[in-house]
This record gives sequence, C-alpha cells and structure tokens, in this order.
Amino acid sequence: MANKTIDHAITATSLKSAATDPTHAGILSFMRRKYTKSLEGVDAVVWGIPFDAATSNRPGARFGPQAIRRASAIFDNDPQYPFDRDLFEDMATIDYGDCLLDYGNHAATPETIRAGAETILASGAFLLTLGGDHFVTLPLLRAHAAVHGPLSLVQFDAHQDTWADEKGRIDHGSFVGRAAREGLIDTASSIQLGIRTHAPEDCGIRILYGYDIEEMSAGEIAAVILRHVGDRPAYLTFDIDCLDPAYAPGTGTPVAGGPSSAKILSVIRKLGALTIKGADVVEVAPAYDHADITAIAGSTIAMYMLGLHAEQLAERRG
Ligand SMILES: [Mn+2]
Repeated sequence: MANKTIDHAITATSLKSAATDPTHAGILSFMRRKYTKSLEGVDAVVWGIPFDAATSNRPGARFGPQAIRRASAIFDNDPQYPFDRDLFEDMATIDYGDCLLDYGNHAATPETIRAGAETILASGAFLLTLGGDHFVTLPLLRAHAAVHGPLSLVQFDAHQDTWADEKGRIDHGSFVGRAAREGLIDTASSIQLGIRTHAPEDCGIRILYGYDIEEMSAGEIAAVILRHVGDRPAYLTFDIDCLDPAYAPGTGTPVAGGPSSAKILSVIRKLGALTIKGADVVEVAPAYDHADITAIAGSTIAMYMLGLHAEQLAERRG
C-alpha cells in the first residue's frame, strides 16, 4: 500500500512502496525515495556525485543529479513500465543525497568518492550513482572492485575513455584505461557500446561501434553483451552521450550518429541475466538540455537499472 503523503522524500514511513506525490509538486528525491543517510535495512541506494571538473569540453554535469531527480518525478505511483511492478514493493530503497566535494580541492575528490561508495557498499546495498562527469566512475570502480574483485565493465558511451593518463590527472576521458591498469576491470570480458570516436588504445575491450548498434536489433545487442560477460560480476556505466544528441542534447561531449533512447532502453531491459554489482548514469548536463529531454532519458535509464535489481532481488528472495 502506497504512503498517502506529499513530500514522500522526508515523510515516508517505509523505505518500500511507491510514493503518491503529484508529479508536479513535492520535495524531490530520486523517484521520491526517502532522503536519508541511514543505511540500515536498505537494499538499494541512489547517490549523486555533483562533479564536472574533469570535463574536456562543456562543463555542467555537476547539475546532473538534481536534474535526474527532478525528471524522475514522472515515475509516480503506477507500476513502472516495462517492469509491470512497483519497483519498491520489496526493495527498500533510499536517496542518499549527494557526495560532498570541495570544489577548490580536486586532488581530494577521487578518495572522497571512493570512501563514500565504500561506506554505502559496506551496508550490503546495491549502489546506483548519478553523475557527475565520467571521471566519477573510476573511484566508484575502486570501491566496487575492493568488494567483488575485477568487474566486467558494460559501458554505454560515445567515447572509449581510454586516453593515456599520468598519475594524478583527473580526466573524464581516461577512466577506462586507468581502471584497466589498476586491475579494477576484467578487460577481456568488458564491452563498450555505441562508440563513435577513436582513442589510441582499446585495452583489449570489445567494442560495438555506433554503426554496429545502428545495424543490430536490441535483442542482438543484448545477446552479445550477455555472451561476452557471462556470469561474471558486472558494473554498468551509462554515459548519456551514448544516445544520439537528438535524444540527449544536454551533455558535455555530444557525438552525432548514436542510438535512440527507445533502442537502448530495450537493450537494458534484456540484461536481467547479468550479475550487476553496481551501476551509474553520468554526463547529464542540464544547461544544454531542452524540455528535460536528457534528464528524462537519464532518469529512465536509472529507473531501468533499479528495475533490473528489483527483479533480481525478487527472484533471489523467491
Ligand atoms: Mn564517457
């Protein structure tokens, strides 16, 4: 039974069940989840990292978490399409708020993010992070790999993010190369989807380029991912610039020739057999957005990731 309240983010009496706030009103949190720092009895955590100092082109992803939360108000009390269930019926889920970063001390940022993620993961909860630019995935991978070992990275992105890097640089275009060198990801079972630029190295990671995605069906794309990753622990990272700028104009480094949100959502829907240990949605920069197109896409992708986890939890709990 849903809580009959407004401002569910602060008035909720349970971490479960859908909220009933009007879509146009009330305090915002991701899908109106309880806004709390308490990790007790929590199955899933949504966390924001408002950081964009590693962007190479247009900054603004520091406003991503707020924009995604606002857009997520469209997910009301109804069963969530296409999952046909209240995602929160049995999945205690909170909005943990944002990671507090010192905008004047970027050198401290990676460790602040890693330590925050470590605290959340220590509770045993599933972590879904809202970026922030794509640099934030590196410290997130450090925290997840410390728990699960090297992860199969499933990366939706227009860019490989494998640019060469010197120790200590904070760059949203090099996190994959760094993660590979640090042994955070199992490159042989990792895969990148929607790539439409070239970088000097592929780190041995499988790539489905933009033109591959264009010619394949959602089912074919999902089948490649499932075969490549198998039952290894996986981390899903979704750079919103994977989508064509028509579907995600509000991002820092848009690249033409990408897939539609409809096609990619169909792919994600078919990834339920993956062993997903963590996920993020990054690079939503609302200042370049129109009519919330990008924020809605980002919040829907985030909702799908929670939906997959809700299904897996339900299956585990019988
Ligand atoms: Mn990226």
